Amino acid sequence: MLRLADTVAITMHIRPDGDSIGTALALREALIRMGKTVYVFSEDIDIVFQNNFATMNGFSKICHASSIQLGASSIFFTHNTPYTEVELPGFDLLVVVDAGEVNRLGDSAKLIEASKRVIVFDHHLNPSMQCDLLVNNPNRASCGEMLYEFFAAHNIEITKSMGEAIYTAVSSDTGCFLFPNTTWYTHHVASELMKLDIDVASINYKNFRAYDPQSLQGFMRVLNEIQFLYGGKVTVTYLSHALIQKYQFDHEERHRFQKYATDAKGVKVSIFVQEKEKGEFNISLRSVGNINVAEIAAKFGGGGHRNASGMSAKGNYKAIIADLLAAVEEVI
Ligand SMILES: [Mn+2]
Repeated sequence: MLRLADTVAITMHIRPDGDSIGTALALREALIRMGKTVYVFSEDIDIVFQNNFATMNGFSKICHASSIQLGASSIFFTHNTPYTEVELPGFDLLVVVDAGEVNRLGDSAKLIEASKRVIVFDHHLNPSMQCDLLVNNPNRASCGEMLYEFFAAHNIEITKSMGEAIYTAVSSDTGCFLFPNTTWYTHHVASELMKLDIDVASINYKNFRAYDPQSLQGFMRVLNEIQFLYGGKVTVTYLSHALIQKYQFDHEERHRFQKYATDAKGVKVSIFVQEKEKGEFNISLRSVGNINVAEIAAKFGGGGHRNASGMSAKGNYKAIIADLLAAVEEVI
């Protein structure tokens, strides 16, 4: 299906992470090297344009999903810049990476109608999206691993820049090889990619360690408010819209709060709530060991992995947290 397509769109889940962006950009480069015209789309482009990913090849060509206008010719925008004009529906093929549900695509879902065929390339459990071809391996910790495996099986050369993107994907979804989803295969892929002489120390520093010293005051504010419940087995961390605005926390910094809340000894489940706007929240759940937070997120219309999942919620904060804690209480 890939070989037959001349024009390919690639997209990923909302609030994209290193796995989705790295996988999309490595695939983009491979397809361009095969002579295809390729566009990568993302909702939440601001997250994409944070510095962590700025060095990846093709990064500046990622288009706003909001610039897709069906039934007309569309001008796709990269980060604030008009990029190119395309007649829609205009793609032979859409490849959705790192997402298996239509509601995880945001505005990118319009690409389904704009494309003749759809491939879903995902490592989440039980993707439900309608497609012409499903490539799914929930035993792989990242889509980056799946893409490496695909390239290796088809003798597709991995350039240094593709290697950097795949390595970013692999290290992102394993929390820098610390999460329990890390397998021998994860290390195998990382080891093979390191033969391309990529600067893994710099990639991991940017993704997992670097922070803006001006954010420290804000870190202290948020960390101070981590609540330990159920004898320290559950944490709830709340990040208000006002705090996000005041300290301009980026995506990675926000995730670091959850890391602290999860890494405290004795914690089994951590709940991290970000207020998007009044009455609208993004909630991410992390668990330790066998506790399955994907099942909990699914009860509230979300999804994800056993130890890392997420959901959106609207309404009264206290009521939402009470419902969520009731579900968490059953499994701890
Ligand atoms: Mn992933």
